[in-house]
Amino acid sequence: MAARGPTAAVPSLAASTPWQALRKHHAALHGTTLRELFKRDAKRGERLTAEGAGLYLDYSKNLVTDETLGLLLKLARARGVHKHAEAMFRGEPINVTEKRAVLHVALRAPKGTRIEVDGKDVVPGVHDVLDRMAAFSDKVRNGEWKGHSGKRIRNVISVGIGGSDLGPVMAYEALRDYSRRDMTFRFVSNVDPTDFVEAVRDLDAQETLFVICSKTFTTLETLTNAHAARDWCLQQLGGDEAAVARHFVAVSTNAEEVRKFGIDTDNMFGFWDWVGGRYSMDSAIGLSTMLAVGPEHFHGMLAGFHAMDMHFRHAPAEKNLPMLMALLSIWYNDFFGAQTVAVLPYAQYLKRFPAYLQQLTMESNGKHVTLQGTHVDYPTGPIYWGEPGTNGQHSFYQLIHQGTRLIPCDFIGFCQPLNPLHDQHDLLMANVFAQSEALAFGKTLQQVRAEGTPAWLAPHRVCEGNRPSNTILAQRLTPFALGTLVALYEHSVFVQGTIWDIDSFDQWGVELGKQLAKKVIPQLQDAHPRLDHDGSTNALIRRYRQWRDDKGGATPS
Ligand code: G6Q
Repeated sequence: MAARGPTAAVPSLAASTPWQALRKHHAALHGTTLRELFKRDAKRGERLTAEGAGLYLDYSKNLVTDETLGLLLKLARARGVHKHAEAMFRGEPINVTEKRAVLHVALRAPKGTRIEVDGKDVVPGVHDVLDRMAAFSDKVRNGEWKGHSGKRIRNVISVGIGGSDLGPVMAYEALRDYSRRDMTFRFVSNVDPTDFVEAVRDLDAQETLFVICSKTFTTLETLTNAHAARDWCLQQLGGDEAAVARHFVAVSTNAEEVRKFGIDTDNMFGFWDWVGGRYSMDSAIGLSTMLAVGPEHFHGMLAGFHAMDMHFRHAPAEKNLPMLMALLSIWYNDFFGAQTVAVLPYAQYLKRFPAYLQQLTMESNGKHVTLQGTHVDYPTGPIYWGEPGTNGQHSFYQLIHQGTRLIPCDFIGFCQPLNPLHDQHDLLMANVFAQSEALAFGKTLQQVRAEGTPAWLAPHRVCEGNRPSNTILAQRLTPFALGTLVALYEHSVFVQGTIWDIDSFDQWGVELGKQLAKKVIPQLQDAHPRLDHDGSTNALIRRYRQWRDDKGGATPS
């Protein structure tokens, strides 16, 4: 297959032989149940599993046979997934619409690895920044870095949005057990002033450090919040501009804008245009993570990422976790018409993991044209969503068990608790196993009747089963394990995007969003704006202005 790009001819996916073979096979499989598949093969639950980088994947409860898997793997081969992955690892500009390399894998490459972009090895630069981050984190954590008035830093507020926020928030929550408990870590992203005001309301500016995270350093929300932080700080610290240098650091690729904001570029931690925002939590964007858990644990997390990178690069396709998960996702998305994937971590510390994955997966693969710019004639990226278990079981699981939609689920669990309390961890994990079992095998009418259920009620209590799921187990939620989990999904997204022949690394829709409000802002603020939108938008703006300015109060308090 030719190298990928806007001009290289890639055979149409939907018309390709492996795709057509999968279509036929899907039709032939119609009506086959997981009950039958497990009955036919006593070893299925052990056979359809794979392990890598400390993760165990059980994918036996999926609506697949050996033939399905063979055909899916053939598809991956035909679409040149391995070759394309090698192009990524070599630093080729596979983000074709932005003409950039895609090298988040370089962020966790061990010292001494060589990865070139335009003939220059980027790995030494990565380690320089990591070393500077570590030196700075140590200083803040041991109290050597003082605020303007000489007090040590006890609060860290990371300001950023999207890719410059979701990773750090998720990682902080996930690794809270490893974090400094005598320091406060908060995250401000929304331009809604509430976000900032609530984050600082009980804090002392003398003890507060702001980490302003923005790749471009031009994002409206982040710059607005950064200015609010600056004002808040200066107000509390007597207005001395020199205070900014002790209370603000920046993470960005744009030194010019950082300087304009007033942050000393000595206090700037850089990264590179080959790191996409949603792939940046292991770059300097993770500075707040390092401040929370310390350099050693941060490196532990990077080692986990790297272990999964190596697994993805070298493990055979049929035992390759990201490959298998991606192919299964395509199977449901494109052949069963499933529109979503539920991610269900049974770990309270992973409460922000689904939100993080939403960006990773949906911003990457929410695309409607191929690399050649032609409209796809197959569905691309599914909607990812989820909540930690067991909470979700008491709300939306009902629809997964008995609704009319097929929702493939990823269950994630850990075998050892971080907070052992009586037998509670066993209770938690019993729910993982029980849920995936119930989804797969359900409860038949016969079983319901045998329980003495009256005939009229019986149909309501039947669970059809055949609801597919993956179960991912790790031994313990460590920084290493977190790295492997994130990289697992990163590479799964990559495989899916490669097969769909889309650019998983641009985000033109997000860029559009960044422009849109700019026109409306003055229309909310000018005395007599000319409203030139559609009728609905004009009326909404007028109603907003009316209610905003009506101090009589239209809303009862
Ligand atoms: C990520 C997206 C987007 C981006 C934010 C913040 O892949 O591009 O979520 O991270 O819009 O951008 P800045 O880091 O430039 O402020």
